[in-house]
Amino acid sequence: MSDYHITSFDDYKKVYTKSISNPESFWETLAEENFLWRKKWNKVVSWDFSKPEIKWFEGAQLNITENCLDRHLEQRGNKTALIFEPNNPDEPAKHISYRELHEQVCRFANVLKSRGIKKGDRVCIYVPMIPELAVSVLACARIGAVHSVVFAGFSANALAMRINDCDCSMVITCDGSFRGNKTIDLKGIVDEALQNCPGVTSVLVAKRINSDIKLKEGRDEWLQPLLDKAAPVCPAETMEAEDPLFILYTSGSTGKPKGMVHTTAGYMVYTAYTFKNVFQYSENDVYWCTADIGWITGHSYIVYGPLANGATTVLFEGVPSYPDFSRFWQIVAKHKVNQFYTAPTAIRALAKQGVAFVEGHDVSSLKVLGTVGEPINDEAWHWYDETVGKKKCPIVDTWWQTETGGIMITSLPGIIPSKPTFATLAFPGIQACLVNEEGEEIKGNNVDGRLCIKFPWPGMARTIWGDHQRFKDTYFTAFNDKYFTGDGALRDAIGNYRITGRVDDVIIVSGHNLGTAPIEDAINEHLNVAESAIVAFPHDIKGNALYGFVTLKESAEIEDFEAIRGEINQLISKQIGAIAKLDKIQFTSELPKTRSGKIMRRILRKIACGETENLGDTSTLLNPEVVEEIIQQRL
Ligand code: 7RM
Repeated sequence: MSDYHITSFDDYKKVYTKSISNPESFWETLAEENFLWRKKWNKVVSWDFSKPEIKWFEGAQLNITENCLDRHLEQRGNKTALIFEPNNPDEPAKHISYRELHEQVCRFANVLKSRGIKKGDRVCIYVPMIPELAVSVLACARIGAVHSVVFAGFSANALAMRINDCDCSMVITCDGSFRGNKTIDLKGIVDEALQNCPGVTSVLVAKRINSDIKLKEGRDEWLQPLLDKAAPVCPAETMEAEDPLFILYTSGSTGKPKGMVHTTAGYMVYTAYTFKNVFQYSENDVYWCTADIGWITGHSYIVYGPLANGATTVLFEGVPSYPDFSRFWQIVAKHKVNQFYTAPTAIRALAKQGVAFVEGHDVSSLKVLGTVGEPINDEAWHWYDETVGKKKCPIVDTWWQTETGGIMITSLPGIIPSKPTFATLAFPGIQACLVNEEGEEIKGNNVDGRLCIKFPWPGMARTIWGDHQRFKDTYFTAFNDKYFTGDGALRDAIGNYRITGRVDDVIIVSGHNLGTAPIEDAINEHLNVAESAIVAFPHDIKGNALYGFVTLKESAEIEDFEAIRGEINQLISKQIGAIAKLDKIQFTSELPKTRSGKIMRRILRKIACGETENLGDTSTLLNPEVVEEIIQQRL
């Protein structure tokens, strides 16, 4: 074996031990043997969490696009780098080879330069899931411009805030986008946003839907003619290891979104290394992550991680429900996908529709299934395992964050056994621990607490753009000398981690920090339940009581809702204890979610507490209409 490719549980144990006992030499060897450097580092890592200041591979020089593209040309020039699967299944897929992708990135980089973009400038990318999105990300990296991708489902206000916060001078966008049976006027949204963004002087517009849009004289240009004229070669800019690679905004429950800053060398090493092992990618595999590149999952595991490994990665423009709920499985069959990575929200949405949409599609190419974004409940886990994986595909439940850059706690297919609802063990280099409210580490097994990381890892964010103090306050102040994740977790008898949810959402029942996940898990066991969210609300006698919001499956034909309420509480009593029974159970058509599919419990908590007027920041809410419904039907 090499440390770069872990192939057995024994390997994992050896590599993990080495990565903890001597992190410097561990990461040094990995970096040296598996990447292309223009100049080697002087120091592998230097860190001070009290400032916080974290530096990896200081003194090294490189360009990440040479690692993702140029170095593959000789061996893999004709290998498919990107498979583009359009929203409309009748439109042919596109296979883009490493050589073609390299040329497209070079042309695009030359266009950026011709419009005055240089190293260190911030460029906002507001493009749907089409090849131009990946190409524009890489073109920025080619010349050292810092990309800030904004998910192309965000509103004009959300876009303007993100453009202004990091002073982007350029926006790359599209005439419009296809999403299911809808088209979205992206350029119109950009125009509206730019009324409040005086710093933007240049807008490049890709053509996708051929809509009749207006270009603003002196500011907007069609992209394609510029690409056609640009030279097909562009030397890669020399980047320092700690030069920023990108900014990506992530929102918490309070305050404005945080522009997480990721730097070049550490992020590259970490995403490439985790990709290889978590998905056990081998040379001829086809890998598909269904996330949008507008989220960290897309940055790390559609673009950088796969391309750094010379992989074939699928880029899907559409949604799981169009033309019907079998779309994912049609795509798996069509491209013979080997590794499939999605979110619990998608799995639950598909499971809600029943098994018929999976049956009849040849998904036998699948080898590994992955999930990310939320705790996956037991029901959804087994549905994924049985209906999609036919019990033959290991499931990797990968826990990580925008802030961590890459996967942190996960099983490894065929190597670290999976356990339903558990992310399982820390990846090499990751010193995970649990701490109590006083900040003391909780040792031993069968314990729960707040999840922290004790030592830096190469992929971690280095700051929040323009607000280093907030970076320190949010992640490094609560617990001395540790990175605080904001999540609660428990460790089972053999050291497996289960993430129980955000600590802000945590529910304390008789002094036990149960987290939202285990209670919801019990509810979701009910045959008719598709998904659920629970929150606490004040209670005269008990102090706090539990309020459950429950969505039922499509197939459920319910006459007696009271009976279901009773059955749900029985399940909770059985799994957790009578103490965790719900006082109120409201059935809703959907749960409020963020645009990346996470349940927004914060909003449900306010509704349960009767604060229906001021729900806080709802700009990242996917389905505002359901909030109205839930308020109307509040119990
Ligand atoms: C990659 C991503 C981060 C938060 C994180 C958790 C939750 C993510 C899992 C999970 C349980 C998982 N980045 N989370 N993965 N919870 N099991 N496998 O999602 O910045 O958007 O969100 O998501 O609460 O802190 S993120």
